[in-house]
Amino acid sequence: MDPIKTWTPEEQEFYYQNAWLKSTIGGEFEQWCRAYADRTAVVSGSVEITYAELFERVEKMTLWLMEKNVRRGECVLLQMPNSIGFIVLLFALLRIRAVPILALPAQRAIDVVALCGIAGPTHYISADRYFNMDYGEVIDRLKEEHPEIDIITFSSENDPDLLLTDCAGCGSFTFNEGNNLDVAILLLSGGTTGTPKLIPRTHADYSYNYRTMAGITGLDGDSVYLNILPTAHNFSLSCPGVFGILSVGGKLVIARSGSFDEGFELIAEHGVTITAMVPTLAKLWADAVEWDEPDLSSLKVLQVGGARLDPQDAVVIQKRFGCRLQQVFGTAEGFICCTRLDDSDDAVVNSQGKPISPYDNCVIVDDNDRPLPQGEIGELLVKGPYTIHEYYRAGEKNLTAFNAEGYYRMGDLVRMRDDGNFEVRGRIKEQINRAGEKIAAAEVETLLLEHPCIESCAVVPVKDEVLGERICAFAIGEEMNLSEVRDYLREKGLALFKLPDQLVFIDSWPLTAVGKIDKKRLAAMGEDAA
Ligand code: OOB
Repeated sequence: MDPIKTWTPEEQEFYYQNAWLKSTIGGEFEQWCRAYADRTAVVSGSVEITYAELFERVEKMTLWLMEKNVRRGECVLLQMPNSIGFIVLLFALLRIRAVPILALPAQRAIDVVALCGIAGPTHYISADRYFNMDYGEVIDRLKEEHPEIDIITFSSENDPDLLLTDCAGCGSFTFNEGNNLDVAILLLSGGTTGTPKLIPRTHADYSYNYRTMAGITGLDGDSVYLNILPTAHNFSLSCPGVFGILSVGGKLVIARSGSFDEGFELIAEHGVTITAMVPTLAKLWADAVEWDEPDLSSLKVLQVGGARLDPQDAVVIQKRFGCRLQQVFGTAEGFICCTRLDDSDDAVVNSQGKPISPYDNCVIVDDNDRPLPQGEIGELLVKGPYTIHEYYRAGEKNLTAFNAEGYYRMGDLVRMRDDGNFEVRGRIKEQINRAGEKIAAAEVETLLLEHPCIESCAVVPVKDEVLGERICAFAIGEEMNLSEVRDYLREKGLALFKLPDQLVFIDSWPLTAVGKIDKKRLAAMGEDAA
Protein backbone atom coordinates (compact mmCIF):
# COMPACT_ATOMS: atom_id res chain seq x y z
CA MET A 1 0.00 0.00 0.00
CA ASP A 2 1.10 3.56 -0.61
CA PRO A 3 1.28 5.79 2.45
CA ILE A 4 -1.72 8.06 2.92
CA LYS A 5 -2.17 11.55 4.26
CA THR A 6 -3.51 11.48 7.82
CA TRP A 7 -3.55 13.80 10.83
CA THR A 8 -0.86 16.33 11.81
CA PRO A 9 1.49 15.29 14.66
CA GLU A 10 -0.34 17.70 17.00
CA GLU A 11 -3.73 16.26 16.10
CA GLN A 12 -2.37 12.73 16.54
CA GLU A 13 -1.07 13.54 19.99
CA PHE A 14 -4.40 15.05 21.00
CA TYR A 15 -6.46 12.17 19.61
CA TYR A 16 -4.22 9.54 21.21
CA GLN A 17 -4.86 11.25 24.53
CA ASN A 18 -8.57 11.75 24.04
CA ALA A 19 -10.02 9.40 21.47
CA TRP A 20 -7.84 6.71 19.94
CA LEU A 21 -6.38 3.52 21.32
CA LYS A 22 -2.89 2.35 20.45
CA SER A 23 -4.10 -1.03 19.17
CA THR A 24 -5.08 -2.31 15.73
CA ILE A 25 -8.43 -3.90 14.92
CA GLY A 26 -6.81 -7.35 14.62
CA GLY A 27 -5.32 -6.93 18.10
CA GLU A 28 -8.59 -5.70 19.58
CA PHE A 29 -10.35 -8.68 18.02
CA GLU A 30 -8.07 -11.06 19.91
CA GLN A 31 -8.79 -9.22 23.16
CA TRP A 32 -12.56 -9.49 22.62
CA CYS A 33 -12.30 -13.20 21.86
CA ARG A 34 -10.27 -13.83 25.01
CA ALA A 35 -12.51 -11.69 27.24
CA TYR A 36 -15.80 -13.14 25.97
CA ALA A 37 -14.55 -16.62 24.99
CA ASP A 38 -17.62 -18.65 26.01
CA ARG A 39 -20.28 -16.25 24.86
CA THR A 40 -22.05 -16.57 21.53
CA ALA A 41 -20.37 -14.31 19.00
CA VAL A 42 -22.16 -14.98 15.71
CA VAL A 43 -25.38 -16.68 14.63
CA SER A 44 -26.12 -17.46 11.00
CA GLY A 45 -28.86 -19.87 9.94
CA SER A 46 -28.67 -22.85 12.27
CA VAL A 47 -25.03 -22.20 13.15
CA GLU A 48 -23.95 -20.47 16.37
CA ILE A 49 -20.32 -19.95 17.28
CA THR A 50 -18.71 -18.62 20.42
CA TYR A 51 -15.98 -15.99 20.55
CA ALA A 52 -13.41 -18.74 21.21
CA GLU A 53 -14.62 -20.65 18.15
CA LEU A 54 -14.65 -17.49 16.05
CA PHE A 55 -11.05 -16.81 17.05
CA GLU A 56 -10.02 -20.36 16.17
CA ARG A 57 -11.68 -20.09 12.75
CA VAL A 58 -9.99 -16.78 12.09
CA GLU A 59 -6.61 -18.27 13.06
CA LYS A 60 -7.14 -21.17 10.64
CA MET A 61 -8.28 -18.83 7.90
CA THR A 62 -5.24 -16.63 8.51
CA LEU A 63 -2.94 -19.60 7.89
CA TRP A 64 -4.96 -20.68 4.88
CA LEU A 65 -4.74 -17.21 3.32
CA MET A 66 -1.02 -17.07 4.00
CA GLU A 67 -0.62 -20.39 2.18
CA LYS A 68 -2.37 -18.63 -0.71
CA ASN A 69 0.28 -15.91 -0.55
CA VAL A 70 -1.82 -13.19 1.04
CA ARG A 71 0.73 -10.79 2.50
CA ARG A 72 0.99 -7.99 5.00
CA GLY A 73 0.64 -4.52 3.46
CA GLU A 74 -1.00 -5.80 0.26
CA CYS A 75 -4.61 -5.13 -0.75
CA VAL A 76 -7.15 -7.93 -1.13
CA LEU A 77 -10.49 -7.28 -2.78
CA LEU A 78 -13.32 -8.95 -0.86
CA GLN A 79 -16.74 -9.26 -2.45
CA MET A 80 -18.69 -11.46 -0.11
CA PRO A 81 -22.35 -11.74 0.81
CA ASN A 82 -23.27 -11.40 4.48
CA SER A 83 -22.10 -14.62 6.12
CA ILE A 84 -19.90 -16.02 8.85
CA GLY A 85 -17.30 -16.64 6.17
CA PHE A 86 -17.18 -12.93 5.37
CA ILE A 87 -16.60 -12.07 9.04
CA VAL A 88 -13.89 -14.73 9.35
CA LEU A 89 -12.13 -13.56 6.17
CA LEU A 90 -12.30 -9.95 7.27
CA PHE A 91 -10.65 -10.55 10.64
CA ALA A 92 -8.12 -12.95 9.12
CA LEU A 93 -7.02 -10.25 6.66
CA LEU A 94 -6.90 -7.68 9.46
CA ARG A 95 -4.68 -10.00 11.50
CA ILE A 96 -2.32 -10.60 8.60
CA ARG A 97 -2.39 -6.81 8.15
CA ALA A 98 -3.38 -7.24 4.53
CA VAL A 99 -5.84 -4.49 3.58
CA PRO A 100 -9.34 -5.63 2.63
CA ILE A 101 -11.14 -3.60 -0.03
CA LEU A 102 -14.83 -4.07 0.68
CA ALA A 103 -16.83 -4.26 -2.55
CA LEU A 104 -20.60 -4.61 -2.23
CA PRO A 105 -22.10 -7.92 -3.37
CA ALA A 106 -24.19 -6.11 -6.01
CA GLN A 107 -21.22 -4.53 -7.77
CA ARG A 108 -20.39 -5.86 -11.20
CA ALA A 109 -17.37 -6.25 -13.41
CA ILE A 110 -16.88 -2.58 -14.37
CA ASP A 111 -16.63 -1.52 -10.73
CA VAL A 112 -14.50 -4.44 -9.65
CA VAL A 113 -12.10 -4.01 -12.58
CA ALA A 114 -11.86 -0.26 -11.91
CA LEU A 115 -11.16 -0.85 -8.22
CA CYS A 116 -8.44 -3.34 -9.11
CA GLY A 117 -6.96 -0.78 -11.49
CA ILE A 118 -6.70 1.75 -8.68
CA ALA A 119 -5.64 -0.35 -5.72
CA GLY A 120 -3.77 -3.23 -7.37
CA PRO A 121 -4.94 -6.03 -5.05
CA THR A 122 -3.02 -9.29 -5.05
CA HIS A 123 -6.21 -11.34 -4.61
CA TYR A 124 -9.93 -11.18 -5.38
CA ILE A 125 -12.12 -13.20 -3.03
CA SER A 126 -15.83 -13.85 -3.62
CA ALA A 127 -18.60 -16.41 -3.54
CA ASP A 128 -19.57 -17.98 -6.87
CA ARG A 129 -23.21 -16.90 -6.64
CA TYR A 130 -25.35 -14.60 -4.56
CA PHE A 131 -29.12 -14.29 -5.06
CA ASN A 132 -29.41 -13.28 -8.73
CA MET A 133 -25.71 -12.40 -9.03
CA ASP A 134 -23.34 -14.78 -10.71
CA TYR A 135 -19.72 -13.75 -10.21
CA GLY A 136 -18.63 -15.68 -13.31
CA GLU A 137 -18.74 -12.50 -15.40
CA VAL A 138 -16.68 -10.54 -12.85
CA ILE A 139 -14.15 -13.33 -12.68
CA ASP A 140 -13.85 -13.68 -16.46
CA ARG A 141 -13.26 -9.95 -16.86
CA LEU A 142 -10.72 -9.95 -14.07
CA LYS A 143 -8.83 -12.84 -15.62
CA GLU A 144 -8.72 -10.95 -18.89
CA GLU A 145 -7.80 -7.51 -17.59
CA HIS A 146 -5.87 -8.35 -14.44
CA PRO A 147 -4.25 -11.74 -14.95
CA GLU A 148 -1.84 -10.90 -12.13
CA ILE A 149 -4.63 -11.12 -9.54
CA ASP A 150 -5.17 -14.46 -7.79
CA ILE A 151 -8.83 -15.35 -7.71
CA ILE A 152 -10.35 -17.26 -4.80
CA THR A 153 -14.01 -18.27 -5.19
CA PHE A 154 -16.13 -20.12 -2.66
CA SER A 155 -18.91 -22.35 -3.85
CA SER A 156 -22.22 -21.71 -2.15
CA GLU A 157 -23.53 -25.00 -3.52
CA ASN A 158 -21.54 -27.14 -1.11
CA ASP A 159 -21.49 -24.51 1.62
CA PRO A 160 -24.78 -22.55 1.38
CA ASP A 161 -24.15 -20.59 4.59
CA LEU A 162 -20.61 -19.75 3.42
CA LEU A 163 -19.14 -20.92 6.70
CA LEU A 164 -15.80 -21.61 4.99
CA THR A 165 -14.87 -24.16 7.65
CA ASP A 166 -12.71 -26.03 5.13
CA CYS A 167 -10.28 -23.14 4.88
CA ALA A 168 -7.84 -24.29 7.51
CA GLY A 169 -4.16 -23.74 6.96
CA CYS A 170 -1.36 -25.48 8.81
CA GLY A 171 1.51 -24.14 10.87
CA SER A 172 1.46 -21.23 13.22
CA PHE A 173 0.89 -17.54 12.96
CA THR A 174 2.42 -14.80 15.04
CA PHE A 175 0.32 -11.69 15.19
CA ASN A 176 2.24 -8.48 14.71
CA GLU A 177 0.47 -5.38 15.97
CA GLY A 178 2.30 -2.60 14.04
CA ASN A 179 1.33 1.03 13.56
CA ASN A 180 -2.35 1.71 14.09
CA LEU A 181 -2.33 4.73 11.79
CA ASP A 182 -1.77 2.38 8.87
CA VAL A 183 -4.75 1.75 6.64
CA ALA A 184 -6.91 -1.04 8.09
CA ILE A 185 -9.57 -1.21 5.44
CA LEU A 186 -10.57 0.40 2.15
CA LEU A 187 -14.27 1.23 1.97
CA LEU A 188 -16.10 2.25 -1.17
CA SER A 189 -17.36 5.76 -1.66
CA GLY A 190 -20.96 6.29 -2.71
CA GLY A 191 -19.40 8.25 -5.50
CA THR A 192 -20.04 11.37 -7.50
CA THR A 193 -17.64 10.57 -10.32
CA GLY A 194 -17.62 8.01 -13.11
CA THR A 195 -15.01 5.87 -11.39
CA PRO A 196 -15.30 4.52 -7.86
CA LYS A 197 -13.23 6.02 -5.06
CA LEU A 198 -11.54 4.19 -2.22
CA ILE A 199 -11.76 5.38 1.35
CA PRO A 200 -8.71 4.55 3.47
CA ARG A 201 -9.74 4.04 7.11
CA THR A 202 -6.97 3.55 9.64
CA HIS A 203 -7.13 1.16 12.60
CA ALA A 204 -7.10 4.03 15.08
CA ASP A 205 -9.93 5.99 13.49
CA TYR A 206 -12.15 3.07 12.54
CA SER A 207 -11.91 1.58 16.01
CA TYR A 208 -12.82 4.98 17.48
CA ASN A 209 -15.83 5.03 15.13
CA TYR A 210 -17.30 1.71 16.28
CA ARG A 211 -16.40 2.12 19.94
CA THR A 212 -18.06 5.55 20.02
CA MET A 213 -21.18 4.27 18.28
CA ALA A 214 -21.32 1.25 20.61
CA GLY A 215 -21.36 3.70 23.54
CA ILE A 216 -24.00 5.96 22.03
CA THR A 217 -26.32 3.05 21.22
CA GLY A 218 -25.86 1.61 24.72
CA LEU A 219 -24.42 -1.73 23.61
CA ASP A 220 -23.23 -4.25 26.19
CA GLY A 221 -22.69 -7.99 26.49
CA ASP A 222 -26.45 -8.60 26.49
CA SER A 223 -27.01 -6.74 23.24
CA VAL A 224 -27.97 -8.63 20.10
CA TYR A 225 -27.34 -6.91 16.74
CA LEU A 226 -29.17 -8.00 13.62
CA ASN A 227 -27.11 -7.42 10.46
CA ILE A 228 -29.45 -6.82 7.53
CA LEU A 229 -27.72 -4.30 5.25
CA PRO A 230 -24.60 -5.41 3.37
CA THR A 231 -21.85 -5.96 5.95
CA ALA A 232 -19.46 -4.18 3.58
CA HIS A 233 -21.34 -0.91 4.17
CA ASN A 234 -19.99 1.40 6.86
CA PHE A 235 -23.40 1.71 8.56
CA SER A 236 -23.66 -2.02 9.27
CA LEU A 237 -19.95 -2.61 9.73
CA SER A 238 -19.04 0.09 12.19
CA CYS A 239 -21.95 2.33 13.30
CA PRO A 240 -21.89 0.32 15.64
CA GLY A 241 -22.62 -2.66 13.39
CA VAL A 242 -20.63 -5.85 13.29
CA PHE A 243 -17.44 -4.42 14.81
CA GLY A 244 -19.34 -2.51 17.51
CA ILE A 245 -21.33 -5.50 18.73
CA LEU A 246 -18.29 -7.79 18.82
CA SER A 247 -16.27 -5.14 20.66
CA VAL A 248 -18.60 -5.41 23.68
CA GLY A 249 -19.09 -9.18 23.69
CA GLY A 250 -22.63 -9.04 22.33
CA LYS A 251 -24.24 -11.38 19.82
CA LEU A 252 -24.21 -10.78 16.08
CA VAL A 253 -27.10 -12.29 14.13
CA ILE A 254 -26.65 -12.37 10.36
CA ALA A 255 -29.78 -12.14 8.20
CA ARG A 256 -29.65 -13.81 4.83
CA SER A 257 -31.83 -11.15 3.20
CA GLY A 258 -33.70 -7.93 3.91
CA SER A 259 -37.06 -9.69 4.02
CA PHE A 260 -39.25 -9.00 7.03
CA ASP A 261 -40.44 -12.63 7.19
CA GLU A 262 -36.93 -13.72 7.97
CA GLY A 263 -36.16 -10.60 10.02
CA PHE A 264 -39.20 -10.87 12.32
CA GLU A 265 -38.37 -14.51 13.03
CA LEU A 266 -34.74 -13.72 13.81
CA ILE A 267 -35.70 -10.86 16.12
CA ALA A 268 -38.09 -13.05 18.12
CA GLU A 269 -35.86 -16.13 18.15
CA HIS A 270 -32.63 -14.43 19.17
CA GLY A 271 -33.98 -11.54 21.22
CA VAL A 272 -32.49 -8.94 18.87
CA THR A 273 -32.05 -5.60 20.67
CA ILE A 274 -30.76 -3.40 17.84
CA THR A 275 -30.68 -3.32 14.07
CA ALA A 276 -29.97 -0.85 11.26
CA MET A 277 -31.96 -0.16 8.12
CA VAL A 278 -32.38 2.30 5.30
CA PRO A 279 -35.69 4.26 5.29
CA THR A 280 -37.26 2.24 2.45
CA LEU A 281 -36.74 -1.00 4.30
CA ALA A 282 -37.90 0.43 7.61
CA LYS A 283 -41.13 1.60 5.96
CA LEU A 284 -41.71 -1.78 4.37
CA TRP A 285 -41.17 -3.59 7.66
CA ALA A 286 -43.36 -1.07 9.53
CA ASP A 287 -46.22 -1.87 7.14
CA ALA A 288 -45.67 -5.59 7.61
CA VAL A 289 -45.85 -5.19 11.40
CA GLU A 290 -49.49 -4.14 10.95
CA TRP A 291 -50.66 -7.45 9.53
CA ASP A 292 -47.97 -9.85 10.70
CA GLU A 293 -48.05 -8.87 14.39
CA PRO A 294 -44.53 -10.14 15.07
CA ASP A 295 -43.00 -10.28 18.55
CA LEU A 296 -40.57 -7.36 18.48
CA SER A 297 -40.55 -6.89 22.25
CA SER A 298 -36.79 -7.44 22.57
CA LEU A 299 -35.96 -4.51 20.22
CA LYS A 300 -34.62 -1.44 21.99
CA VAL A 301 -33.11 0.58 19.16
CA LEU A 302 -33.96 0.81 15.49
CA GLN A 303 -31.34 2.75 13.57
CA VAL A 304 -32.50 4.31 10.31
CA GLY A 305 -30.10 6.09 8.01
CA GLY A 306 -28.32 6.22 4.68
CA ALA A 307 -31.03 8.33 3.08
CA ARG A 308 -33.60 10.93 4.09
CA LEU A 309 -36.27 9.73 6.49
CA ASP A 310 -39.54 11.60 6.18
CA PRO A 311 -40.69 12.87 9.63
CA GLN A 312 -44.14 11.35 9.13
CA ASP A 313 -42.59 7.99 8.37
CA ALA A 314 -40.34 8.39 11.41
CA VAL A 315 -43.40 8.70 13.67
CA VAL A 316 -45.08 5.63 12.18
CA ILE A 317 -41.90 3.53 12.20
CA GLN A 318 -41.13 4.30 15.83
CA LYS A 319 -44.69 3.48 16.89
CA ARG A 320 -44.99 0.24 14.92
CA PHE A 321 -41.60 -1.13 15.96
CA GLY A 322 -42.35 -0.12 19.55
CA CYS A 323 -38.77 0.86 20.30
CA ARG A 324 -36.51 3.92 20.19
CA LEU A 325 -35.80 5.21 16.72
CA GLN A 326 -32.31 6.52 16.06
CA GLN A 327 -31.70 8.53 12.92
CA VAL A 328 -28.18 8.14 11.57
CA PHE A 329 -26.72 10.51 9.01
CA GLY A 330 -23.23 9.49 8.12
CA THR A 331 -20.73 8.67 5.48
CA ALA A 332 -18.16 5.98 4.76
CA GLU A 333 -15.59 8.80 4.57
CA GLY A 334 -15.95 9.15 8.32
CA PHE A 335 -18.26 11.73 9.86
CA ILE A 336 -21.34 10.34 11.61
CA CYS A 337 -24.23 12.23 13.14
CA CYS A 338 -27.09 10.61 15.02
CA THR A 339 -29.94 11.28 17.39
CA ARG A 340 -29.40 10.05 20.95
CA LEU A 341 -31.59 7.54 22.76
CA ASP A 342 -32.62 10.16 25.34
CA ASP A 343 -33.35 12.92 22.81
CA SER A 344 -36.81 14.50 22.68
CA ASP A 345 -39.34 12.97 20.27
CA ASP A 346 -39.11 16.16 18.26
CA ALA A 347 -35.35 15.74 17.74
CA VAL A 348 -35.66 12.02 16.92
CA VAL A 349 -38.42 12.57 14.38
CA ASN A 350 -37.37 15.87 12.80
CA SER A 351 -33.57 15.87 12.90
CA GLN A 352 -30.59 13.72 12.04
CA GLY A 353 -28.95 14.42 15.39
CA LYS A 354 -25.52 15.55 16.52
CA PRO A 355 -21.97 14.52 15.60
CA ILE A 356 -20.87 11.40 17.47
CA SER A 357 -17.57 12.87 18.66
CA PRO A 358 -16.94 16.02 20.72
CA TYR A 359 -13.86 16.45 18.50
CA ASP A 360 -15.77 16.58 15.19
CA ASN A 361 -15.33 19.95 13.51
CA CYS A 362 -18.32 20.91 11.41
CA VAL A 363 -18.75 24.05 9.36
CA ILE A 364 -21.78 24.99 7.29
CA VAL A 365 -20.73 27.14 4.34
CA ASP A 366 -22.15 29.03 1.37
CA ASP A 367 -21.19 28.57 -2.30
CA ASN A 368 -17.93 30.44 -1.68
CA ASP A 369 -16.95 28.33 1.31
CA ARG A 370 -17.77 31.14 3.74
CA PRO A 371 -19.24 30.02 7.08
CA LEU A 372 -22.94 30.83 7.37
CA PRO A 373 -24.73 32.24 10.42
CA GLN A 374 -26.44 29.77 12.77
CA GLY A 375 -29.68 28.38 11.38
CA GLU A 376 -28.93 28.86 7.69
CA ILE A 377 -28.78 26.11 5.09
CA GLY A 378 -25.42 25.39 3.48
CA GLU A 379 -22.94 22.70 2.61
CA LEU A 380 -21.51 20.69 5.49
CA LEU A 381 -17.71 20.49 5.73
CA VAL A 382 -16.23 18.11 8.29
CA LYS A 383 -12.92 17.23 9.88
CA GLY A 384 -12.13 15.19 12.96
CA PRO A 385 -10.66 12.07 14.56
CA TYR A 386 -12.26 9.56 12.16
CA THR A 387 -12.72 11.47 8.89
CA ILE A 388 -10.32 10.86 6.00
CA HIS A 389 -7.99 13.46 4.49
CA GLU A 390 -7.83 11.95 1.03
CA TYR A 391 -9.15 9.14 -1.13
CA TYR A 392 -6.68 6.41 -1.93
CA ARG A 393 -4.71 7.05 -5.14
CA ALA A 394 -7.32 9.54 -6.32
CA GLY A 395 -4.94 12.27 -7.56
CA GLU A 396 -6.74 15.38 -8.71
CA LYS A 397 -10.10 14.20 -7.37
CA ASN A 398 -8.83 14.89 -3.87
CA LEU A 399 -8.54 18.59 -4.69
CA THR A 400 -12.28 18.99 -5.07
CA ALA A 401 -13.33 16.52 -2.36
CA PHE A 402 -11.43 18.38 0.39
CA ASN A 403 -10.83 22.05 1.01
CA ALA A 404 -7.46 23.70 1.63
CA GLU A 405 -7.74 23.16 5.40
CA GLY A 406 -8.36 19.46 4.92
CA TYR A 407 -12.11 19.52 5.54
CA TYR A 408 -14.08 16.85 3.71
CA ARG A 409 -16.91 18.22 1.61
CA MET A 410 -19.97 16.11 2.42
CA GLY A 411 -21.86 17.44 -0.60
CA ASP A 412 -24.97 17.58 1.61
CA LEU A 413 -26.98 20.69 2.40
CA VAL A 414 -27.72 20.91 6.10
CA ARG A 415 -29.04 23.30 8.72
CA MET A 416 -28.21 23.34 12.40
CA ARG A 417 -31.21 23.76 14.67
CA ASP A 418 -31.01 25.88 17.81
CA ASP A 419 -30.69 22.71 19.89
CA GLY A 420 -27.52 21.78 17.97
CA ASN A 421 -29.13 18.98 15.96
CA PHE A 422 -28.56 18.81 12.22
CA GLU A 423 -31.27 18.63 9.61
CA VAL A 424 -30.28 17.29 6.20
CA ARG A 425 -32.01 19.55 3.70
CA GLY A 426 -30.69 18.44 0.34
CA ARG A 427 -27.59 17.72 -1.65
CA ILE A 428 -25.28 19.53 -4.02
CA LYS A 429 -23.25 16.52 -5.13
CA GLU A 430 -24.46 14.89 -8.32
CA GLN A 431 -25.53 11.68 -6.74
CA ILE A 432 -28.76 9.75 -6.60
CA ASN A 433 -29.71 8.19 -3.27
CA ARG A 434 -31.90 5.28 -4.35
CA ALA A 435 -33.15 3.58 -1.21
CA GLY A 436 -29.83 4.31 0.50
CA GLU A 437 -27.73 3.07 -2.41
CA LYS A 438 -25.64 5.85 -3.89
CA ILE A 439 -25.32 6.25 -7.65
CA ALA A 440 -23.02 8.79 -9.29
CA ALA A 441 -24.98 10.49 -12.07
CA ALA A 442 -21.71 10.80 -14.02
CA GLU A 443 -21.20 7.04 -14.08
CA VAL A 444 -24.55 6.34 -15.75
CA GLU A 445 -24.16 9.37 -18.06
CA THR A 446 -20.75 8.21 -19.31
CA LEU A 447 -22.13 4.82 -20.32
CA LEU A 448 -25.27 6.26 -21.89
CA LEU A 449 -23.18 8.56 -24.06
CA GLU A 450 -21.43 5.55 -25.53
CA HIS A 451 -24.74 4.48 -27.12
CA PRO A 452 -24.87 5.52 -30.79
CA CYS A 453 -28.48 6.79 -30.48
CA ILE A 454 -27.74 9.15 -27.59
CA GLU A 455 -26.27 12.53 -28.45
CA SER A 456 -26.34 14.00 -24.97
CA CYS A 457 -27.83 12.99 -21.65
CA ALA A 458 -28.28 13.95 -18.00
CA VAL A 459 -29.14 11.65 -15.12
CA VAL A 460 -31.00 13.10 -12.13
CA PRO A 461 -32.71 11.98 -8.92
CA VAL A 462 -36.50 12.20 -9.01
CA LYS A 463 -38.61 12.02 -5.84
CA ASP A 464 -40.16 8.58 -5.48
CA GLU A 465 -42.77 7.26 -3.03
CA VAL A 466 -41.12 3.88 -2.61
CA LEU A 467 -37.42 4.42 -3.29
CA GLY A 468 -37.04 7.91 -1.84
CA GLU A 469 -35.38 8.81 -5.13
CA ARG A 470 -35.46 7.08 -8.47
CA ILE A 471 -32.91 7.30 -11.27
CA CYS A 472 -34.23 9.33 -14.17
CA ALA A 473 -32.25 9.57 -17.40
CA PHE A 474 -32.92 12.43 -19.80
CA ALA A 475 -31.60 12.17 -23.32
CA ILE A 476 -31.43 13.92 -26.65
CA GLY A 477 -31.13 11.64 -29.65
CA GLU A 478 -32.92 8.85 -31.43
CA GLU A 479 -35.74 7.62 -29.19
CA MET A 480 -35.48 4.26 -27.46
CA ASN A 481 -37.58 2.81 -24.68
CA LEU A 482 -36.59 2.24 -21.06
CA SER A 483 -36.11 -1.49 -21.33
CA GLU A 484 -33.81 -1.09 -24.33
CA VAL A 485 -31.71 1.38 -22.41
CA ARG A 486 -31.64 -0.83 -19.32
CA ASP A 487 -30.65 -3.88 -21.39
CA TYR A 488 -27.90 -1.88 -23.02
CA LEU A 489 -26.53 -0.65 -19.68
CA ARG A 490 -26.79 -4.11 -18.14
CA GLU A 491 -24.86 -5.45 -21.10
CA LYS A 492 -22.22 -2.81 -20.41
CA GLY A 493 -21.92 -4.29 -16.93
CA LEU A 494 -23.67 -1.60 -14.89
CA ALA A 495 -24.87 -2.86 -11.50
CA LEU A 496 -28.63 -3.51 -11.38
CA PHE A 497 -29.24 -0.87 -8.71
CA LYS A 498 -27.72 1.78 -10.98
CA LEU A 499 -30.03 1.15 -13.97
CA PRO A 500 -32.40 4.07 -14.78
CA ASP A 501 -35.95 3.68 -13.47
CA GLN A 502 -37.26 6.28 -15.88
CA LEU A 503 -36.25 7.57 -19.30
CA VAL A 504 -37.34 10.82 -20.91
CA PHE A 505 -36.31 12.01 -24.37
CA ILE A 506 -36.36 15.78 -24.88
CA ASP A 507 -35.55 18.16 -27.72
CA SER A 508 -33.40 20.71 -25.91
CA TRP A 509 -31.89 21.17 -22.47
CA PRO A 510 -33.31 23.56 -19.89
CA LEU A 511 -30.32 25.74 -18.91
CA THR A 512 -29.32 27.64 -15.79
CA ALA A 513 -28.33 31.31 -15.86
CA VAL A 514 -24.70 30.36 -16.45
CA GLY A 515 -25.68 27.98 -19.23
CA LYS A 516 -25.31 24.62 -17.47
CA ILE A 517 -27.93 21.90 -17.83
CA ASP A 518 -30.53 22.74 -15.18
CA LYS A 519 -30.75 19.46 -13.27
CA LYS A 520 -33.28 20.88 -10.80
CA ARG A 521 -35.68 21.62 -13.65
CA LEU A 522 -35.07 18.15 -15.04
CA ALA A 523 -35.88 16.58 -11.67
CA ALA A 524 -39.19 18.47 -11.61
CA MET A 525 -39.88 17.42 -15.21
CA GLY A 526 -39.14 13.81 -14.25
CA GLU A 527 -41.73 14.01 -11.48
CA ASP A 528 -44.34 15.43 -13.85
CA ALA A 529 -43.58 12.93 -16.61
CA ALA A 530 -44.24 9.89 -14.41
C1 OOB B 1 -24.04 6.24 4.61
O1 OOB B 1 -22.83 6.34 4.00
P1 OOB B 1 -22.57 6.49 2.44
O2 OOB B 1 -21.12 6.74 2.33
O3 OOB B 1 -23.16 5.35 1.71
O4 OOB B 1 -23.39 7.77 1.97
C2 OOB B 1 -23.21 9.03 2.56
C3 OOB B 1 -24.28 9.97 2.07
C4 OOB B 1 -24.36 11.28 2.83
O5 OOB B 1 -23.39 12.21 2.39
C5 OOB B 1 -25.78 11.70 2.51
O6 OOB B 1 -25.84 12.24 1.22
C6 OOB B 1 -26.54 10.41 2.52
O7 OOB B 1 -25.58 9.40 2.24
N1 OOB B 1 -27.13 10.12 3.83
C7 OOB B 1 -28.28 10.68 4.31
C8 OOB B 1 -28.50 10.10 5.58
N2 OOB B 1 -27.48 9.23 5.83
C9 OOB B 1 -26.68 9.26 4.75
N3 OOB B 1 -29.10 11.60 3.79
C10 OOB B 1 -30.17 11.97 4.55
N4 OOB B 1 -30.44 11.46 5.77
C11 OOB B 1 -29.64 10.53 6.33
N5 OOB B 1 -29.91 10.03 7.55
O8 OOB B 1 -25.10 6.36 4.01
C12 OOB B 1 -24.02 5.98 6.07
C13 OOB B 1 -22.81 5.67 6.70
C14 OOB B 1 -22.80 5.42 8.06
C15 OOB B 1 -23.98 5.47 8.78
C16 OOB B 1 -25.17 5.78 8.15
C17 OOB B 1 -25.20 6.03 6.79
